Amino acid sequence: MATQPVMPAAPHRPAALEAWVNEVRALTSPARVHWCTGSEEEAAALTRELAARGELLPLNPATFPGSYLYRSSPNDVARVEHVTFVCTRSERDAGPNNHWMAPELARRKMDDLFRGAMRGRTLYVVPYCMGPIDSPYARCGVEITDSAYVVLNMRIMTRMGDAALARIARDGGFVRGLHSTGELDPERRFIMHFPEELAIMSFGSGYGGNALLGKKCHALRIASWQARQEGWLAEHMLLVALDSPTGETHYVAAAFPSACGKTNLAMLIPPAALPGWKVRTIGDDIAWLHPGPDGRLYAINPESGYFGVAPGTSPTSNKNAYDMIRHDTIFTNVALNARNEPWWDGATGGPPVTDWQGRPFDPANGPAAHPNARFTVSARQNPSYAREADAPAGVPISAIIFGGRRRSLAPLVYEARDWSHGVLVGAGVASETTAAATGKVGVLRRDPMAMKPFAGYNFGDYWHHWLTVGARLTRPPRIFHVNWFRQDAGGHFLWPGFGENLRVLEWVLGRVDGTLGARDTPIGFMPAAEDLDLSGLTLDPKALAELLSVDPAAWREEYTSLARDFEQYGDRLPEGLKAELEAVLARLA
Ligand code: GTP
Ligand code: SPV
Ligand code: MN
Repeated sequence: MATQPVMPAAPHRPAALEAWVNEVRALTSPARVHWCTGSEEEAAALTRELAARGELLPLNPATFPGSYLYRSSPNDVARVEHVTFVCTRSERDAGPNNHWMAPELARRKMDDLFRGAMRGRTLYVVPYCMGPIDSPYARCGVEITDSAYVVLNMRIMTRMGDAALARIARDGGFVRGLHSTGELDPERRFIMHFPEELAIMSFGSGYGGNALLGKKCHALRIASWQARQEGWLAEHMLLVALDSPTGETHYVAAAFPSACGKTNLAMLIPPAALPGWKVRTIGDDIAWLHPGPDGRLYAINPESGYFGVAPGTSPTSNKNAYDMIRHDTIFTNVALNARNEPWWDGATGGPPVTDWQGRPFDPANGPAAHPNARFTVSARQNPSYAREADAPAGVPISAIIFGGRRRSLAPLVYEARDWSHGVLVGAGVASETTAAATGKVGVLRRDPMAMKPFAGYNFGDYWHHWLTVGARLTRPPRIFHVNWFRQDAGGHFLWPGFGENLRVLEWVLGRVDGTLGARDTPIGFMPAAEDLDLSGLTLDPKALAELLSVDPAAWREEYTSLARDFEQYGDRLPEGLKAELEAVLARLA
């Protein structure tokens, strides 16, 4: 006789959570409340509902099974830094790197926006866990949202539902994130963070980092604040396992600004000329780093999916990603071809016929896919998924790599002299702006540690914290800087990038193992051409020379301008960082 399947009992709802949900319900007046379990059935039902309303458009079921297109409001396509605030009691704690608002004022403003905002809508309670559910480093939160699209994305991006709720009941505390799409009015759009209360309030946007509160709001802005108090780091970094031809595995973390190559590096496919290497993905956007008992730095990826940039994803640039998003993927703001397949620059299949706003494609209206079009997909679908992504203790990091998108100045790669010099290298990261945030694209701006939009507190204190964490490590990772985006006078990239970036990673690991050489330059250690494995690569010798050059006069100017930028941090700027800057300037003199 067949036995009935045993339904697991719904986990206990902590009283503090129930109370908060009731409070929000009273404020926002939703038509109904739905506690998300995270089940397949729940996701299928929400998908059906959104499809019936025309908010999710099913894609070609033969070539993109289980996949949907979502079009966000045309005024809501990227993060909005000018209306993103850190609301600490003291303005100085938020620092000159953040927009600040007094917590009482921000709270009042947001309460006014949220009052009655969910009338006629469903209030979803979304318990989630950032990190492996049984990891001591994982942290939980609850997002209350009125967007089913957000729920579906959170289910992919985090460990969402009953398991998270059970952990919240065990842990006690959780980060409170309140979100409503409101009327999608850019004038009534605010992303507020209250680090001292572990709370987030986001109104008026349904897009990515503004609305999936587990991601940038919790796992970076709030977590960086918690990390400082507790002695760890929350960073905008990818995480990879690199298996060498001789069978060793190293773990590397890399911080590049938004849309500057993290997902691509995290899923890198080795070029044929470098046989025996394997790159496995642990994370593509965020890393939480903890000093371990053995004096090394251990990392987990708090996420369980990727919210990746679609444009540029092609079988030649990133075949792993390209294959990964052929099924069960949510696409946002891509174009469509005649076969109802998603289209962007780099997609195969036919040319676009419908643009990202649903209009017949006309080049006069701009690009067919929005430059910040994205895919949301479970990490489990990644052909290069690393099992270590589920390791509760994380992985020990051998190297940290900083990088930026710079058409000039920054060489292909250089190595910091030690941890504290590495903190200066990270603090000095500058990069051209991209479509990941609203505003002008291609403008060079300082983006320390790729955290300018995401550090939840004063950068001066943040750098001090980096120096403190480093001092606790007896076996610290080595620190490097890379630039894949150097251009010639004609605007062409000097370095082929993508899979070929493994050649740089090979040198990085050679430095870690002490097997590969470098020359000493004023900005750090740099490979000579013969220190890089360039076999099978056709690279103009002039391009290579430029990629590996240091122009002392230009660097003096760079560090003089960095010194000026540092001044705004006043007495919060750590002495150790000032000393590193002076040392570089002295070497450049
Ligand atoms: P976020 O998700 O916004 O944090 O971005 P990301 O850092 O993960 O960037 P991603 O890997 O998605 O790359 C962004 C864009 O840069 C894509 O269009 C890529 O095709 C392009 N890109 C990535 N790596 C390289 C590279 O090595 N060289 C060049 N030229 N372009 C690259
Ligand atoms: C980024 O902008 O760095 C992203 C996309 O990863 S978002 O989730 O919108 O922040
Ligand atoms: Mn990112």
